[in-house]
Amino acid sequence: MNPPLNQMLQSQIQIEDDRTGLSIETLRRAIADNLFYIQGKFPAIATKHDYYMALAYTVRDRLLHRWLNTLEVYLKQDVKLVCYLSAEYLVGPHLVNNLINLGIYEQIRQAVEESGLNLQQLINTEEEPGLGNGGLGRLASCYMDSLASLEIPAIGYGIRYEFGIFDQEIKDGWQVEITDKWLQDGNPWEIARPEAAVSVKFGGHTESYLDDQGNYRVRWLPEYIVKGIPYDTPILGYKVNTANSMRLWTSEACESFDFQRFNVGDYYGAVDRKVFSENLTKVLYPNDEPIKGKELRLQQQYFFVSCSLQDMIRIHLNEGNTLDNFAEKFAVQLNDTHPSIGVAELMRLLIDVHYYPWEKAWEITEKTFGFTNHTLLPEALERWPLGLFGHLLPRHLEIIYEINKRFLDQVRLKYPGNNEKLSSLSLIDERGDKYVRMAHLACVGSHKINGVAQLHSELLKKTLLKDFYELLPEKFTNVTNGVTPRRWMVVSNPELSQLISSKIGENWIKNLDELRKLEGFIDDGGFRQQWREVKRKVKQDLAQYIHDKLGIIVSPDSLFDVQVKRLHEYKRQHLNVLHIITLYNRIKQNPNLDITPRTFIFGGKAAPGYHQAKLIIKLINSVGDIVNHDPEIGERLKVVFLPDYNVTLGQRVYPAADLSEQISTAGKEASGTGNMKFSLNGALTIGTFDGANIEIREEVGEENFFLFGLKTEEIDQLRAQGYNPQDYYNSNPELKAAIDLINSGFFSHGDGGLFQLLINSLLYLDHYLLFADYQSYLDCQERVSQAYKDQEHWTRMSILNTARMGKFSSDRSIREYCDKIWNTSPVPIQMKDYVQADG
Ligand code: GL9
Repeated sequence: MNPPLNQMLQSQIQIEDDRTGLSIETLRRAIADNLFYIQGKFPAIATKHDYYMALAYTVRDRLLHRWLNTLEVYLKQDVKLVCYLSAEYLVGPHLVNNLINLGIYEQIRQAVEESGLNLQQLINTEEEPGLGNGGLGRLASCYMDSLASLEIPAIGYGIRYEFGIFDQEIKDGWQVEITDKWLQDGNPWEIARPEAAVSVKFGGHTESYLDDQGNYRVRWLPEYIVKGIPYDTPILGYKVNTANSMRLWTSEACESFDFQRFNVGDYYGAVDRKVFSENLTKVLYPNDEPIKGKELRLQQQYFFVSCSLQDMIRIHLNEGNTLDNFAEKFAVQLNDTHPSIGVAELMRLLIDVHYYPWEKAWEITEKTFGFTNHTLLPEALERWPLGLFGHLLPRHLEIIYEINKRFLDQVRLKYPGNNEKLSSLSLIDERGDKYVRMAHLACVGSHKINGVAQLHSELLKKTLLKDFYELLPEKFTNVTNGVTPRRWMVVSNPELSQLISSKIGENWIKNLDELRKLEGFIDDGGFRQQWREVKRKVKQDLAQYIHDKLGIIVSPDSLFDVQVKRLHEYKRQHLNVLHIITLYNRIKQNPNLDITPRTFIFGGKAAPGYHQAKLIIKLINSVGDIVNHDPEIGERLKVVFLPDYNVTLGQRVYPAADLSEQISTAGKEASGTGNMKFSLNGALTIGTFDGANIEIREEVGEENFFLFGLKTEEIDQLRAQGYNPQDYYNSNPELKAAIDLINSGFFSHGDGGLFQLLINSLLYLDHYLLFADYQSYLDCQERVSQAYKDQEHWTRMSILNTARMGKFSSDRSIREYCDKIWNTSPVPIQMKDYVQADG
């Protein structure tokens, strides 16, 4: 290895080249340099993590030109910016994604190897930022990837949680939560921008005054102020020069304010305030838990939204604009209701800070915002108790009252004398304790409202937002979710990607519809053989991982039947378990039964306070313990619960699946996105008529999709008749046997009470209609088992699933957002060499 210091002295040019050069030798030297100068280590004492950091900085150096070029073009050309406001992002590991998007994977692999290291090992040491709970946060990151790849100017605004989603361990079958310390070892991908800090006010009161011209004005005298510091992470497009930013805000104490509030000498008081301020962005809230009393959550939401809107206004004014054309230059998307306070905040900034008249401010606000709803589940509807809200954001409450007054005047005109309409549409829920309805604020303050799959958007119009739809039908639209083929195919399944590219070239990576060309190879037995070999190889890799992690031996020749997603009763992981127990019972009754061997693989986190979901995890592990160790079962059934399911683990799992479980109660899963990742990687789906499953089935063809279960209308009918789960239990011997076996304590060392809560909720309520769908699910699973026996036919179906997934690229989703909602178009980035040109 060259002595780095000598090298530095050699020539100026050499140093520049070390930061941008792509020859293997330059890359190797750059890694050695970064290990020395950034990590402060020499090889003998360097850890794997040190090498990871040295490599990460080497890659970061090579993307900075794109990033700065992009920023400069956006500023100089005063482009329209898409601002995605999301309380959650699940970015996944950066390193390998950046290597792929920069197109330098192979060079780096060689340079790393010449340094005596293994790239895969370094990639595996990266701790992913878990700044989201699940699908909604991951979708935001897929969209950031597509925005950059399509060269759309965009910023993803969010919160830099110090502790993201908890790490999950499984102890004695139970979920145990461990704090996630993703920032502990440093984050090489972000750059702090303290010079762009902003202040955010909280609490206090408002007062009115007359300005010099005699205009009525309001000012907000807060109780305290918190500083927001932005941290920027580059988001590279795939093989384009565009690198957008994800700008995440961290809260800090506002020093000047401390000195004002706390007398000299009250040192501890001042430190207290510092701790208090820094608490704001400490931890991500888990979803699936009632949130309405949690003031800190509202603080977080307001904090990041206010920071972001202030940031946009600063950028806009710096470019010499007035705010008159703000909506022509910023399209702000509300990712669910979490950032919906933005509607009131933009109004406040326009009226109180920039002195716009109400009508003009409202016109700008409504044109600026778009609102995406991501769920129909009533428990996810954000409503803030009026008292709490007014205490924290007194000025916003006044503004919301005024928005509401004007809005309800409009409603009155359309429905004279209809008080029911007024009460159901009002931004304030006054039926009992009073609440601010955030979804209503988002609806009136946005020019477009969309659901995330066709069925979901239809149900929105028929149920949750029915009255809004009747009043403002032109606002409603649909954008079906999508996933990025870069991360979910090229990064996670290089083997299949290479096979595909060897047949149809590489254009599919940017234009996923081109996967259709694979249909031309469907009759090629050699190709089908290669397809199977790839699947077999990635299954073998996952089997090895399972063995290493859990000590369970599974056969890559068995059918890998996979359900990975958050644990929730509506997602019905326990229906899957009832199938497993039924198969178990059949084998016990008939030990020679010839069944298709299956490996059932589960993964997912339960919200820490969601007991029923945690009990389902315990049930899966308990059933696994018995089934996996029963010699009579042998290799026919294996049950695996993979701990700590996250993006990184998803990248291992999706490619290895044969069967994708998408078995939510119809009408409950707004879209799903895992369903798309599985199909893209050639898994077949067993699924209900729900969310994007419907559109996936439409695309891949009904003969290549295993559909079962009741449809939404059938469920409505059944409920109207009076659904009684006991009827199913009493009349279906296999269902009864499965339930009774759990109840007997067979899976819980004789403790018949352990799963009582779960079983009783099925027997007496069964909100999610597991019993009603049980037989249909079992029959469908039998069709799956039969189909799997014909490997040639299965392979054809698998290829067709991949070939027909073009629609589910997030590139398609983003194009639709651009056309239907944002009114924005690509801005290609020309490269300019800063080091050469500017010195
Ligand atoms: C969700 C829906 O439940 C999913 O069906 C949908 O695919 C995603 C993205 O649109 O949004 N809404 C929601 O609150 N979550 C979703 O996954 N939950 C989490 O992110 C945990």
